[in-house]
Amino acid sequence: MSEIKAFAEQLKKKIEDAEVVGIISHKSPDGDNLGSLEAMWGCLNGMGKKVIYVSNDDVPADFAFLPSTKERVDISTIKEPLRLLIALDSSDAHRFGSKGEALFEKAAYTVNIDHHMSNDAYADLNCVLPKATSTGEVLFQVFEAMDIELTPAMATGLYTAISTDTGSFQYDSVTGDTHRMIAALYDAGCDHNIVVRSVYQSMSKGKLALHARVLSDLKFMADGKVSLAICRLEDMERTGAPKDATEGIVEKARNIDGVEMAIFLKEKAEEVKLSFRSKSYLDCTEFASVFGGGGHIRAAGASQGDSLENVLAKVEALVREKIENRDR
Ligand SMILES: [Mn+2]
Repeated sequence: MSEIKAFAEQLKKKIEDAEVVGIISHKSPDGDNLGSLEAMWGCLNGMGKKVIYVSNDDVPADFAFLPSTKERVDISTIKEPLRLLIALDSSDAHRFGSKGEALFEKAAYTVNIDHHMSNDAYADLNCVLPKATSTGEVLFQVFEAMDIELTPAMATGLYTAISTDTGSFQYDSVTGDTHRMIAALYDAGCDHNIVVRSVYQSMSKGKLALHARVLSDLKFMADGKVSLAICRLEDMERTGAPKDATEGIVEKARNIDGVEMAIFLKEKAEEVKLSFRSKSYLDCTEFASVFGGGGHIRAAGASQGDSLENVLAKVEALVREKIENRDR
């Protein structure tokens, strides 16, 4: 029996035996996380279960179109340990935040469905496929193995997940199977237009102002092979942009002729967040791991509890060491 089939059978049995099923997002939830949760929400409802959708952070405006996001309950209102709790697109239990992690540890039985290479199989039942583009792609295969029929809403959730985690099907991880799954999502009635409008064509004016400000100060290193974008606390304040408005800046910095890798530094009150994106030969995880982070070859991230100036100096030294010296 295939790994997915065995997992799917166990999961189906656990769900059938449960009256109430919890699902939990991670901190700073993204499209793969919220889209996969939308699909799981629909699956559990279709199986006649009461679902508790645990909220441990705000939903970015781009993803508020997913109907299940309106059903989220604040984590502080959940007093009893959950019998069954399912996590999606979360590489480890710290991703749930401290309250979420405590809730996860107290749950009687936990499930982890994911695609991060660094996932350490932290739940009682785990399905991790590191080659998959997205958790949406993993979940599609799990549903197929469970014999679950996709509703249009579930298909829209999975489309959101796969589309956002592949950079609209641009990443190397995309395969023929990815597109065959997308074809099946169209057949199941996914609303592709609402995803495009909400996720790709709804930039707020505050976000646009922030992107313009940060990109106007873009720096280049290593003969233009590396671009470096920096968002300081005052950039956020001056533009009044929402906290997730930096999303998309690093991709714009990468999408420049001659650039192989873009690095984005976001100054926060007590730390600096780093994002890396590459096009074809630099491995982003190699850079992110220097700062204790991780991710995928073409997209990785990290955070440092240090000043922007110190992190910037480290980044510049790293680029010199790994690229400028190597290319000589
Ligand atoms: Mn993902």
